Amino acid sequence: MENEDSQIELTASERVAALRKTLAEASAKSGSERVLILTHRSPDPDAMGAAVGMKLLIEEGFNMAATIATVGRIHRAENQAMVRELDLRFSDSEKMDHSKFMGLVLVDTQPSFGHTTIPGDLPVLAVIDHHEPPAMDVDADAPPPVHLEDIRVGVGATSSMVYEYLIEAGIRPDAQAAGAIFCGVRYDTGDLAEGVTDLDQRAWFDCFRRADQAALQRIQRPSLPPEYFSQLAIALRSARQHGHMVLALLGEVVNPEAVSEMADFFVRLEDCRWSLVGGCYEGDYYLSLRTSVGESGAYNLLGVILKGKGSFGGHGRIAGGRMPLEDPIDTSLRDVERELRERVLTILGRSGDSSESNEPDSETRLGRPLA
Ligand SMILES: [Mn+2]
Repeated sequence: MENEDSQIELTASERVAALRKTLAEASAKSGSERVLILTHRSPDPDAMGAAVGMKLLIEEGFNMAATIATVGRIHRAENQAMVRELDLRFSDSEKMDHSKFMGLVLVDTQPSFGHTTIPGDLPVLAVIDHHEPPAMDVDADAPPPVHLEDIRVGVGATSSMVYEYLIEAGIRPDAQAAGAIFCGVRYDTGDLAEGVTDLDQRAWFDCFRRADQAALQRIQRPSLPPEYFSQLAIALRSARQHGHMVLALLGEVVNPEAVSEMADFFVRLEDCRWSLVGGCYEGDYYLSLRTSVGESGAYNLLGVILKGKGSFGGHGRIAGGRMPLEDPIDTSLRDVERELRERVLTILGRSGDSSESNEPDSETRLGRPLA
């Protein structure tokens, strides 16, 4: 614990010095000049912004080489547009030779998170993140040791933290890095609406100024594939309003990010304080929870809902989780969704945040359909 406390008190320039030293030592030890930057599966804008900024820092600031690798496809149209418009290049972590790297720098995630795959034999040199560290699970394998940890739960976006490293190292983000960092801060803080520090504000304003604003507009409102609209129709039919919560359990989904996309959509319903959306993709059940502006505690609430099953993460108003389905056939999926619905309604009833009673009859259990 003492170590963690002293980490928090480091100044920005001490953090840059510590990272520089850690990478230099790893380079001397391994004989490699190349760092592998990794983030969580199917990276979101903050993960991509932090990774792009970190690559610039390592290359321009530390005179080393860096490669960004990802796992899993990027499905969401806005995130695909970000990759296209900013011309971002990522390697596929599952198809690359890891042996030429001195080690890993993890951004916007932590080694023990379920949606993060650490290549077996690479040392984890640094972890830069703003998510709640997970509660220690005694049954789980111990996560690999980390040389340098910078975890600041109060910061709105990991991209803002990486921005601070860049500025402190004397590097001004170019249009590409500024655009990526801006998208990260925009996405994770809702354009500075919540969970914001001075640092997030500096990163947002400075990177907005340095980015290509026309590209940012195309990223925010990309054209959408037909599947988006068919998924939306299904979500509208399955969504139910229970007091201040919108609950939509979608069965099989076209892609795992449809779940978070629909959670973002439903939380905009008047008087909605929470939206919870679930869906099954390739044998896993995905859940996304959103709270309205002014609410928080998404991470804690999703933890209670999942009750120790699967893995989850989040911060402020955003949380997501994934649990493997034992037998991903229709009946089992229906059972999972029925059980989830019952549990969520029980939790809502207990917390007194719903108009439902503790034991809703079958009529109220269905909730009010949205469409
Ligand atoms: Mn983030």
